Amino acid sequence: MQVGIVGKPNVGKSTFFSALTLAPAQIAAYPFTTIDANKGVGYVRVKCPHEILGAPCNPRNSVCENGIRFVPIEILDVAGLVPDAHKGRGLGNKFLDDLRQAHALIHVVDASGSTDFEGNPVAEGSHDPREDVSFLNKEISYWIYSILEKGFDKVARQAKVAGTKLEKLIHERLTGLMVTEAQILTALKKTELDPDPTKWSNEDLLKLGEEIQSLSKPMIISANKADIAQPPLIEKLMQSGEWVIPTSAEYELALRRATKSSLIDYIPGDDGFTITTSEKISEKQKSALNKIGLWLSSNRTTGVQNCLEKAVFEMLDLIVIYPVEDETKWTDKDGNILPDAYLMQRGCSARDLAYKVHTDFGENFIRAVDAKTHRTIGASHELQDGDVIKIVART
Ligand SMILES: Nc1nc2c(ncn2[C@@H]2O[C@H](COP(=O)(O)OP(=O)(O)OP(=O)(O)O)[C@@H](O)[C@H]2O)c(=O)[nH]1
Ligand SMILES: [Mg+2]
Repeated sequence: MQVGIVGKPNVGKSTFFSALTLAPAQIAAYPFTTIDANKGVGYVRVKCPHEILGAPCNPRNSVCENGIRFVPIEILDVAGLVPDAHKGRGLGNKFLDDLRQAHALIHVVDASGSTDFEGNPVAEGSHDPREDVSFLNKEISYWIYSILEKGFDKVARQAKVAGTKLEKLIHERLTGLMVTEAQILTALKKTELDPDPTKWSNEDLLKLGEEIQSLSKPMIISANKADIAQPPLIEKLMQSGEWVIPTSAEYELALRRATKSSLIDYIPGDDGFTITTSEKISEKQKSALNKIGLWLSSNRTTGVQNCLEKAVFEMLDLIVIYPVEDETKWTDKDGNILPDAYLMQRGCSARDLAYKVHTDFGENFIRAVDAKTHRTIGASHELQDGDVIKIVART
């Protein structure tokens, strides 16, 4: 699973990315600082089931702190996108190909309205951030359209003459784009285009591109720079759509760095922090942290972690599953308790988990055991959030 960070230049995408991953990324107050994509690992929080077992866990692919399991998810930060990128403006939309693997997108918007469409600094509040939301949607739809459009005549004829299912043919065209055949079928139904695809116009294909985009690359809006934005601008953004969260990537990054340097105790997503040391901390750091603390007291959280979690748990509807080898001790073969936590699609089956652990397990699946209830479950049994599962496979 991968979440991509998108937006026009100079809005704070790399700051947001660094805050989530603490991976190095160049950050600067001018457009096109990022050219090559940055890849890193972020984490989403869930309650760790080790408390049910009554023994501390030994996470391998994740982290557990105070009963909270941090489950990994890949994060991608790409170059800024400007209007008409699909016609080659700015850096063009070649780098959009970096987003092929993304299952969801976080669209970082400068909610303070202090950058124009190209990411150049302008007077604060002089740019309406709502316009950024519509142009970015359009650019991504055009990108999908441009992939669909190449050789579509042939696809349309094949569907008409050979009777091959259109969703299957389109799915083949969009290979690697993390689009499912079911999503394409839904998009086809929603657009209500002529049943004969040889009659479709370019506008029809674009309409289909838009539907496929909203289904396969759902987008959450980070109303960023909320620390300097005028509240009415944030309000307007919030009213423009359901998935908008005010964020301060800059503050979140400062808090995570201060935590890493052991200056403060802070759990990502928390509504506050405590200063742990008074010796190492400089006056400058102290006053910066005080400023952030004050801001948090009226805004609750920086919003960065919430954005990722809303994308993962609400928009993508993922659940967390813990595979184990020993169903009574909840351990792997080396005795590690609850070593791995995987994000999986809600509705997934025991066999899906087996495939995720190892292709051989999927292919040679015999049965599975629900380690919480000790019941044997079959290949098609639907897993539930927080399940601890042992897979039994032929060896
Ligand atoms: N006040 C404030 N400034 C921010 C915030 N997030 C980022 N910035 C600043 O915005 C500027 C751009 O940040 P970047 O993270 O480089 O932006 P980007 O979107 O990755 O830019 P490109 O790679 O050029 O597209 C930097 O000066 C950041 O310090 C925020 O939440 N609040
Ligand atoms: Mg950047």
